[in-house]
Amino acid sequence: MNFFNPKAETMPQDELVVLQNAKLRDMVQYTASRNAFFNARFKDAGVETRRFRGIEDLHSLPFMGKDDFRSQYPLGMSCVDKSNLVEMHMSSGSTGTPVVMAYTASDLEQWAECMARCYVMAGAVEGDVCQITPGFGLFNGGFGCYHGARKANLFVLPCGPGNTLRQIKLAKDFGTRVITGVVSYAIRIMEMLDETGQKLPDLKFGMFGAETFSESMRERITNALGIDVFDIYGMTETGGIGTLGMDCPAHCGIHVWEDQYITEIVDHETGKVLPDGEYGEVVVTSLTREAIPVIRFKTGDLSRIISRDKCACGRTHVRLDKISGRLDDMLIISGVNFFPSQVEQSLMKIPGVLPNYRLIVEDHDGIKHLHVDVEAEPGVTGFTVAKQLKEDLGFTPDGDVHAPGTIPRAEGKAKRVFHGEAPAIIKQ
Ligand code: DLL
Repeated sequence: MNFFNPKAETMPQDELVVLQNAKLRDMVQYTASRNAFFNARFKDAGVETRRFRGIEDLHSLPFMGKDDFRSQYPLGMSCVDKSNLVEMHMSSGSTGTPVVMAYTASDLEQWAECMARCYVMAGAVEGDVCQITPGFGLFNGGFGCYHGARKANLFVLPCGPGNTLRQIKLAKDFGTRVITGVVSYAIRIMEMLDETGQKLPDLKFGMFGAETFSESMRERITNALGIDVFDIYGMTETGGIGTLGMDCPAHCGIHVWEDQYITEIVDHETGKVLPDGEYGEVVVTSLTREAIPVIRFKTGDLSRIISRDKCACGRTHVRLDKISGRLDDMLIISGVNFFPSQVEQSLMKIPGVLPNYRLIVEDHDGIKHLHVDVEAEPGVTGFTVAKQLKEDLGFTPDGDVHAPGTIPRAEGKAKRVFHGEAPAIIKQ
């Protein structure tokens, strides 16, 4: 069994709960006493922080969301003096004002610890060559992979995204064993290997995330690259990639680092906490972050708790199902509610269909229509695609099957859904 921090990762659930209780109490006091925003929030919700008992009172704490990060831009939620900050990352999303996460030295340690656990859980050992393909910059992906890889004593190739042919050459020349990236970059590498007839014999594991990751997409990547593929989760607001964990080699859910975060699943509308097994919005409370902690942060991601039992891998931390989508990405077409990941899951079942697709939501006189563009090998017809989508989604969208390499790609996270206009298909 591979553990970076065996004590923390295999801590019995009852001990984890005791630890969470103590840390949660401290965190509530800490944020209320250090920052006016948190203090006002607790007061408005009628929370008497001095009397706060711990997990049993968690439900009494108010939720926070992305809008709070935006309204407090840049450092309104920071609980430390600016002179204690050492790094920041930022995500801009589609709505303008960015979400900022700032780090103290101890926050960077915490991030590195979470990421190092992920590397070792995947099977990385000291000295392994680790190729990092998410961007190094404001996006948290590149630096998070870097901090964790250093902590796990890996040999880092800090490539960032793009220039895929060069990445393949580096992977071959240096013997890359572990690669990290956004899901669509894994697809890009697969395509390029296929086009150029190359293989990466040393590559053993891939840690991918940041985007929808259907099970069939994971299988495709696993088979094409001949590696074990892991689903890594995290976000700017919780401290970045890997902070919320990853699945283990048993691939039966994402282990959320429970000594660092409390995860709840709530009904998006009512805020009511849902029982294990039911799908709802993922809500996260950080227990150890110093500069900008989150308390009951509504992530906008949809998932469910699969199990709290000890996993076959020996880890005791709660297991979260893969993220089925973002609540704000949910589409309602012909009266059917669904997430883009369900379309992906359906498309990937069709032999010959390639992993590059996009959904265009068109408005026809106030009625929403879905148009699906997908790349496929010769021989796949629109009819086959329509039949599969009808079977899985319950309605038939319009659609076109395109030649490989003709749907424009984004650098970084893929944009799968367009409302109205979408970039033109590339002519061959
Ligand atoms: O995407 C962090 C990250 C980078 C994770 C690289 C994994 C790999 P943000 O840009 O703040 O941070 O976006 C966070 O991305 O709320 C989810 O909607 C989505 N997301 C992250 N990981 C996954 C995943 C990074 N494994 C938002 N599966 C989150 C599905 C994911 N969606």
